[in-house]
Order: sequence, then structure tokens, then C-alpha cells
Amino acid sequence: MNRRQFIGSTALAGAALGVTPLLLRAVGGGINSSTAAAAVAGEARVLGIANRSLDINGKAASVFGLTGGDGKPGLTFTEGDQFQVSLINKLSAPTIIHWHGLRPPYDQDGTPNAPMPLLAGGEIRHYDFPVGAAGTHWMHAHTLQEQNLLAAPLIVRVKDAAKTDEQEVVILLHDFSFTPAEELLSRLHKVGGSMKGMDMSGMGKMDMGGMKMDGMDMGGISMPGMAMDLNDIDYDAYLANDRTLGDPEIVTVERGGRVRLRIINGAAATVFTIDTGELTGTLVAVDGQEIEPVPANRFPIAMGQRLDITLALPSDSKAFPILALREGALERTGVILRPSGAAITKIAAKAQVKGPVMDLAFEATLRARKPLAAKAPDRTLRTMLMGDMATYNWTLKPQGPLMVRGGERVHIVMMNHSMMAHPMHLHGHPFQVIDIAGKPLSGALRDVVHVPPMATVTVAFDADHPGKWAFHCHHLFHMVSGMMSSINYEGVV
Ligand SMILES: [Cu+2]
Repeated sequence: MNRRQFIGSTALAGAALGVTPLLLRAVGGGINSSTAAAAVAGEARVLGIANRSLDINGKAASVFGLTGGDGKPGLTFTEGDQFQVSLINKLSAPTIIHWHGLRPPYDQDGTPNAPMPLLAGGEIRHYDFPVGAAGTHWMHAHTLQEQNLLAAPLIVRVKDAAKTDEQEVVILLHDFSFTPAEELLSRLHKVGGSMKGMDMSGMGKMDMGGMKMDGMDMGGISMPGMAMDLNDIDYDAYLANDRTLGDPEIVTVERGGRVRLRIINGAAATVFTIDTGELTGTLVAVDGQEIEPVPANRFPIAMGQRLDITLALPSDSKAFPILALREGALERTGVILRPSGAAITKIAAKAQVKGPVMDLAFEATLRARKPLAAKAPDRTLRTMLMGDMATYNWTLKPQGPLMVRGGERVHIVMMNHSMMAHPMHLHGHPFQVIDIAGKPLSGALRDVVHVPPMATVTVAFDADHPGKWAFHCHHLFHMVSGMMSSINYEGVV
């Protein structure tokens, strides 16, 4: 183990995992009750939620982790598998994990009290449902603990993955702060509170056409630890697979080989642009759903989103950094792809030029490989994304659940009436982007769509998965400050 690996890891390989039967709690409902015997028997894979210690910029950081029985972060399946998992909460605090991108039955989805409560410290909960189609997905706490790295990859490979001759490289991005998430949140509210009553009218007059939000004039208000433009939190570090560019992950690759990057934006509040540098990548899937391939070397990714990018490596013996550029800021993170023998040049954690601001231009170029069948909507839901940095109250209007009926084709029109972008996520259903700013398109299937300030985006989905499904902004601090609703099926109690 090098110092980058878990210094104080409590992750154990195998199923016994030091959880005593006394700590086990049975849970009712559709999820199997737990006993010690059940925890070690059967086909179930073990997934432990535990504390870890990382070295971040030379300082010990106490973070959370999700570790499978093989000691690796997260889980990897093959399409057609069952998601048979025993989730063990080895923390003393309660938590719950959402299987982001999978389509479990409603009671295994992992939103707090919707319908299952948090897992208490020591509790084991059993999950059993089909993993579904192949795709790059992830798992994360549906609580403030997500900020403290309680997230991991959840990969579903195609059946013949071994035959594709592609090296899989998974990159999980994070924003990291040594300040606890609760304090970050209370600072946002405090600064917001102190600005209540100030004249914010100038904000509404900004030219949004070119998305030039950077350098917004806030009248010289000093906002310790914060920026008032795109990013509402300045983090201590930006991580790719738990590491900074000061000591990045070096992935050994084959000269002239093919690589499939599976990139997950697990950050709580940071949009990135993936920069493949001199390599042209081919984007083949977003949010685990195939699209018509798009060649590029820059790919925006909002919180919760995933990108599958294939690379054909040249036969040079040189290393290729794959970077993630923080939106509208100089910070960056990434990993290095390195053929054996290639020299590695140190890359500064700050660039000379700020990372791009994510708008909908790239989204508008994406086309679903397997679009939804053409069908007129049975129901159109309209939701306004409201709130401001001044009060830090965020909401979806109308408030309260949006109702649908099983079998309907549903459109959701999302109108952002605020000056911040909101990556909107619907649980349990992939949706297709079908309209951007009044222009119809057969866009990507996704489960998170980025809605920039003042923009309107329409998505479509088939109501074929009964439940009460969370629908929320994937900016963690917006979500916990009120930008959270649900889509409820009629007749589901
Ligand atoms: Cu938001």
C-alpha cells in the first residue's frame, strides 16, 4: 500500500467485515430483512460504507468510502446481472446510498425516507434487482455526506467487454474541502442572509447571451471562501480518483491501444470540462446511454453526469494527461495515461486560462442512438427553477410532487428563472432531451441535464416504473436548500 491508499481504511475484503450480529437491524418492506447468516450467504456482493483517510496536498483528510469485497471502490457488473448487494454501514452515523443510473424498484432507490429510512450505524441492507443495460453509473450518499466523498463508480459492462479490446479507465471526479459540509452549508446561508435586502437588481440585467457570468460585479463584497459567479464554494482540492495533480494517478496504457474513459462527475458543486489534450476523443455515451459518436477534445460534464469517451492512442511513447478543468476557474485535476517508459511531466494544479463555462451548445449536438419511440405527450409538467445566491433559498415551483399516471409519455419543461445553473436529475427513469430553448431535437438520453441560468430545457420520459421518484438539482447545496421535489405515480402510496 502506498500512502495514497487508505491509510486508516476499515475496508476489509470478504463478507464478515467485523459487523457483529448485535448491530444488525432488520428492515421490513420490499428489502430483505437482515441477519448475520444472510450477510455472509448467497450470491450477494458486499459493499461497505466506511471511513478512510487520504493524503490531500500533504494533509490527512478523513473521508468516507464505498468499498466492494475486492477492496476496490464501488462495484462492477455485466449487463443482465442481478444487483444482489449487501450494503453494510460501518460508520457510526446513519446514511443511505442511491444507485445513480440504475432502475431499482422504488423501495431500493436510496433516497432518504422515500420510502426507506437511513441505514443506522452497523446496519446491513440487502438489495436485489436487475442491473439492466450496460452503462457508466455511480453510487453516492443522498445526504450531505456526498460532499465528503461518499461516492464510488457503479459500472455495468457489456457482455462481450473482453472482446472489445478497450482498456477501461474509470475516473471519479470530486471537489474536496477540509471544512465539514455542514459548515459549508451554513456559510452559504449566512452569507446569503447577510445579503438579504441588498440591491441585487443589477444581476438581472447581465448579458446572458454569451454566458459571460464570470467576473460578476458584486460591489466588492468580500465573500470569504466563496465566489459569487459560477462556483459558490471554493474548494481546497479537486480530485480525480481521490488524487490531485500534485500526485496524480498514473494509468499504464498500451502504445497504440484503445482506451474507454468512464468519467463520473461526483463533485458536490463543481462543473468540469474534460480535456483530452492533443488526443481527439470520441464521446460514445452520456449518463450510461449511447449517443451518436461525437469526436472532440473538450467535453463538459455537470454534477451527476457521466461521459464514456473512447481514445485511440498513438504509437508514440509519450504520456497523455486527461484533465478536468473547473468551470470558470483555473483549478484542474486529472489522471495521466502512460505507456511504459514514457516520461511524465508535472502538471500544475492551476492552469493559465480559466476552464470553459458550461452552456447548452454541446448538449445541442448530442443525438440519442436509441431515441424514445415517437409519441405525443400525455402530460406536460412545467417546473420553474427558482432561487438566488443572495438568500440561498432554492426551490422548484410549483412546490410539491408532480403527478403522473403509469403508461403516460411525460414531458418536463424546466425553466431556469435563476442566475445559477442547475443540473437536474430524475430518479428511476432515463429521459430524452427533446427541446433546448424552443428548438426541438432528438437529443441524448440522460438522467441529469444541465439547465444554465435563464435557460429552458424540455425532456421526455415514459412513466413505466411506478413509485415516488426524487427529482432534484444535483448541486448538493441547492438540493438540501430546497431544490428537491418528486414525481409521483398516481395510486402509489
Ligand atoms: Cu441547483
